[in-house]
Amino acid sequence: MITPSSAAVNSCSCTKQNVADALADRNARLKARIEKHPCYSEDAHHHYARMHVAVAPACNVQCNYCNRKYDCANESRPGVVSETLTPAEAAHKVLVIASKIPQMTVVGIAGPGDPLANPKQTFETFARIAEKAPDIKLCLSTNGLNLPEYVDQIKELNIDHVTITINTIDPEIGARIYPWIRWQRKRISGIEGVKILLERQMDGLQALQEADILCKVNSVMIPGINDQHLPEVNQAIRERGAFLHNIMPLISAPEHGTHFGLSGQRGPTPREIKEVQDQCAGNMKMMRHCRQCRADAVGLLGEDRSQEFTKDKFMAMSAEYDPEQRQILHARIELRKQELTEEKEKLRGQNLKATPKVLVAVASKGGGLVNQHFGHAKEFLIYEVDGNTVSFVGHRKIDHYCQSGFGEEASMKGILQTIADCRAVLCSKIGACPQEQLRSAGITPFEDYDSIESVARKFYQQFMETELEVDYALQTL
Ligand code: CLF
Ligand code: SF4
Repeated sequence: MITPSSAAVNSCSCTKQNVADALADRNARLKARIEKHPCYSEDAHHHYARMHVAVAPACNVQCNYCNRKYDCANESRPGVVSETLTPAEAAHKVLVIASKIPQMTVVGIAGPGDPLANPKQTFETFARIAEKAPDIKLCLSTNGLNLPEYVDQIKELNIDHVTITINTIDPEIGARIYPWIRWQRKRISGIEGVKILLERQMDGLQALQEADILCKVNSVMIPGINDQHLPEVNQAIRERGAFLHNIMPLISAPEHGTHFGLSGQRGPTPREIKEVQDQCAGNMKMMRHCRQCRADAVGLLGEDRSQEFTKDKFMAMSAEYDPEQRQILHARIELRKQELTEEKEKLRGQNLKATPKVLVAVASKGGGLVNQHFGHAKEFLIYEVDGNTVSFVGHRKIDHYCQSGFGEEASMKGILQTIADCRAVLCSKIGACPQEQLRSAGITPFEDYDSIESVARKFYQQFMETELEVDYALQTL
């Protein structure tokens, strides 16, 4: 018999179940939208590649950290590009790369100017790619000034990922970052222009949320200008539905010819960046694996292959885009990702006691593995490890140690400075000489070839068994 009270209980548990189902369904759909995007998913960035097509030369804003005239093949920062392309050339390049690098799943337009200050080229390029290669995700990165009027077009073209660079929500701070904007055919300087820009950025963000388009916000951290203010930016974007926040360091050197470079404005240290990221991390998902790509970058994040595909080279290559082959490879990658997740779950520590946290530097060519020789690494992935977790905290660029078959002493000096706060380097191989130098600097060289999670844990176990014992012995002397 159903009594009124049991009916109430049943309807209550039914409602709870419905809510749980709806949440699970929403999470599954969200997962499907990001699982092959190397920027939106930290896991994906070990396995999937992105490429940018540089079809957007003009810009409608001047940022004090940008100089689009500067070009160098070794230079990696937004706004920098070797050659701009027409939409037809860009679409051909995408098809060529989709066959040569089948793990490439995302095409972004990120410059060298602002994609929405070049709407004709940008949208024509996306339309051509969507027609020929519908399995590739489309991604757009903008300063936000023109965003509100293009949200409908973005939605129509199924561009599911949009990044807005928002460095501040305070016009006074903005006036120190943006000297002018170009708006309705006029140049508007100072605070008046900044107010328009900031308002348009927030309106654009809100409109993206209403259109159910995933939005990431990039913020350039500029010490002494917006560093203390970034948690406020974080709160404002969270309230307007941003999916991910990417706080990245100002890149600034006199030779770049930017206002900040020439005026001696410094960028933040890795520690300063981590502190602000950690401060904001309780509130929303933070991106920590950004490589501040060039506007013509190609490959896995951290591995730029743009020089293999310069215009003269890719125009001579045929587009052998094969969706079935790509699908087979992606299914294999998904299987591998699943294995790594299961392994991670198995390895997860059961240590209820707090254990010391240490940083380790990892040499990896991708795949979520420790699989690179120390001397070949051009960057280290930095992980924080304790008895329970292995968490990715960032990456640090270095000059690789092994040059023309020999160890480069100047590089070693820089490497030791860059990873001075790390307790170990995890790599697949390392020579006797750099081993010695690392040890003298208090950094353990740790050779292995396995998943990052598993090698980090093996190192940590050894660290707890040996190094802490040594520390203890020293303390009791
Ligand atoms: Fe390119 Fe940007 Fe799309 Fe990624 S990059 S347009 S979201 S496909 Fe990625 Fe490069 Fe960082 Fe950008 S690592 S700079 S966040
Ligand atoms: Fe450079 Fe982008 Fe700023 Fe334009 S919006 S000046 S391209 S960094």
